[in-house]
Amino acid sequence: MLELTAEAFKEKITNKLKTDRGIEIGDASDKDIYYVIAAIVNEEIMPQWYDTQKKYEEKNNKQIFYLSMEFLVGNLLQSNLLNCGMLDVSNQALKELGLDPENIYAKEHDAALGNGGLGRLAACFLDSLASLNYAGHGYGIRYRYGLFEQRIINGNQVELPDYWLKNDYPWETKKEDEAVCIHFHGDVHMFKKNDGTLEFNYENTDKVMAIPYDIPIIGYENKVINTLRLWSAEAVYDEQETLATENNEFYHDLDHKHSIEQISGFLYPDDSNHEGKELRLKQQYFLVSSSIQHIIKNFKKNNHTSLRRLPEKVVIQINDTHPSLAIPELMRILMDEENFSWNAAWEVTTKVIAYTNHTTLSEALETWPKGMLEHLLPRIYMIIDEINERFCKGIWYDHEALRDTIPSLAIIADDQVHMARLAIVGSFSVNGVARIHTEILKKQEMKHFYNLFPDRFNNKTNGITHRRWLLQANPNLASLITDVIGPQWIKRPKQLISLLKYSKDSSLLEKFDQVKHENKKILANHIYERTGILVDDQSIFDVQIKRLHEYKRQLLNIFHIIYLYNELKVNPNQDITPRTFIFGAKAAPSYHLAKEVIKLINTVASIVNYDPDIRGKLKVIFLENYNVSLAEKIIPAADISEQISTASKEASGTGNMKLMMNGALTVGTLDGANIEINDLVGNQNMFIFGLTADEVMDYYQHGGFDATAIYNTDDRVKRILDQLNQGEFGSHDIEFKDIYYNILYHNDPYFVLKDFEPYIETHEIVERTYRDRLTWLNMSVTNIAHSGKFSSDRTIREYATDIWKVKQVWG
Ligand code: H53
Repeated sequence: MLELTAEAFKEKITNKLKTDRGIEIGDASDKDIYYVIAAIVNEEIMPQWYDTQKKYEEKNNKQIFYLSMEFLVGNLLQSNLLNCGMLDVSNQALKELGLDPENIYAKEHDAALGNGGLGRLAACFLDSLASLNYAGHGYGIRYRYGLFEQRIINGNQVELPDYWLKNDYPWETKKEDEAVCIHFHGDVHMFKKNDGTLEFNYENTDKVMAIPYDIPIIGYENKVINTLRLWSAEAVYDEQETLATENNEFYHDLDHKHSIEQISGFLYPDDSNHEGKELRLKQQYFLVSSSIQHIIKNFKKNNHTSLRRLPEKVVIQINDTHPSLAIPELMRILMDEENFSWNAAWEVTTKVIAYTNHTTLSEALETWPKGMLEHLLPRIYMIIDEINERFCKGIWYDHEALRDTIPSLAIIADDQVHMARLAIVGSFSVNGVARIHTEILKKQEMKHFYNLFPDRFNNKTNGITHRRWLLQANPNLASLITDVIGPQWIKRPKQLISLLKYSKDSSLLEKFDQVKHENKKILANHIYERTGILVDDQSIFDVQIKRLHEYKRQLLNIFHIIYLYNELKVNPNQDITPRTFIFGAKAAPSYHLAKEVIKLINTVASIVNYDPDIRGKLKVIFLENYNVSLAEKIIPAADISEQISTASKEASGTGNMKLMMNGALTVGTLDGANIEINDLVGNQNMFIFGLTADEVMDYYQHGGFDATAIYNTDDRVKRILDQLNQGEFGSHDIEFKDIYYNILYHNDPYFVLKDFEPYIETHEIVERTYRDRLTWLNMSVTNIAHSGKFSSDRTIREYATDIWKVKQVWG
């Protein structure tokens, strides 16, 4: 397909329009064209998909199954075209047809089956697995509604349902034949068999069908097509039987059917926050049970040997604790369906399951009320109970020194089932997602577990696919890089380091400057189209795009903006470099303070953007409905990447990597992967400020710092807080009191005031540096040069070598 010419591609488009949609090109809408290009891709890859699966079967190597409640896939047409080598030809053909490729690709509705970092990481991992030729597949849920669509109305976030399947989704194939049945509730009966062992039967369970929909995951120019399998819940529904029943029962059945379909109804919109809803627990078991049943079926089909050898052929990576019921579910199947003893089942399970931890935030750590779990999944609960018994007894007898710690290690404690504890006990690997995060797990949050199982803990610093986030999202920069260092970096992103040789070449730096400026113009246009606001493409584009959370401290950013505004009001002639502050952020619908911050940003924007005293020196833009597609537009145009979490709170971050790879300079705390970026580029190439993780943790241990003292001594801070409290930014005077109270009466739990001064000072340095064009560009190129380390290809290789022990399938 690589040889396909634009002429031939155009012909394919026109032919397919006729055969698939019955129309001529002149009558085709952008959406028609979108569908036929997707069909062209599918036609190309379907045989490769089949061949890949056949090869995997023949080779019968160990396979990786990545279980995740979230896959933030985003749009696929462009990346599919890119990976199967047709993007250039498609772009050219569309242009020759007088069409704008961007508009055509934009017709795809983002698959927003994830909230933020964790879900997008899963999607990047799938891209790297296929591109590096590993037999690795994803298992998730085909939510009928993805993450809500965000509208900003009067400055407030309003949530609308994201019915992404409204139109046909061209990438999925329903595999009805491979449906499996999941059981909830019911009674468990225990029998003693003749040989003295126990047998468990279940009765009166509620049955749910899990129907798989497969999405191809296309490797980059290697003809490898892996699978993302998404499960959809359907009722076990026998039409004949239902029709024969009385009317009442018929409606009762419909109701029942509806409640079952709810299991894959919607994605819970909480990022880094655990909401203990029963439906969410149902979703988790639904994912886990359907996936494991399928994995075992497949193993049996390809291996005529005992399931004791499962660990030779299968590794299951669980993305956070959300799929940690995989542990008791695998135990259940091995014992109750395959007649394994407890010990034999445990031996297999703990060699198959590996767990990734993504957070130490207490509000994100999952626990389920034991009564809820027992009622919904009685047999699974029994197994967890026994895992817990055996584990606690093991500590009591074998680790006398740890006896006192049992209450903090027990899987079931205080009537709650602690999922992270289950995940650690039942897996062979526990990894954090950046060096500092793993160290905090080992030394603090999970130190007793670390003492028990030191070999289990390891770090795998996150990564991002450079194919989507540089090659596809920033084609101008990608081609400039290729002009300078050749195309090898595309397959070996570490080779971006060759750019360092040129990082002082001023004529080349000019070219990088031009590319960034072009991208800024494109984004400025986009902002104008979406908001009607004109932004100055010569201003500094200062970007903070991520979920809205107190620990991510969008509040610190907006305090800085208010401070600049106040200064300019006092002295409108101040000579500052114009700035455009760009935000994108969704807040969980029930997260009141986060929504207040969105309102504050929008309110400040509505004042600053229209104040004649400011004379366009400051602009504040909140782009609504931040999602993957929007990120692809913003990131190439960013000058500054705001990564300003309270140190110790952001496990890794991945936006920091995407922005750095596109030449933005980081203003950041020493948190998450910022630290590893800093290791590579050095203090001279990023703007580090604020408390360190040790300092933050020290404050927490000693009751925090005195926020009121800062309020009383720093006039800038006092002014801002008083403005919030006195309603200067509100339509009435109670508007932002909650933010005010949270800072002064809850003692500023995320250290916004404490880090305010260093943040302001750092931004002054940013401004001075920005004026020194060559220095800035040199810093920017240095960042791009070092960003290869943060390709998810590196991360996936590390998982493959250290955890999964798998090799690339073919050379
Ligand atoms: O996971 C990212 C990290 C990021 C972390 C995030 C995350 C979620 O998106 C959701 C739940 C959770 O526990 C953690 O906050 O720091 O980069 C991928 O590892």
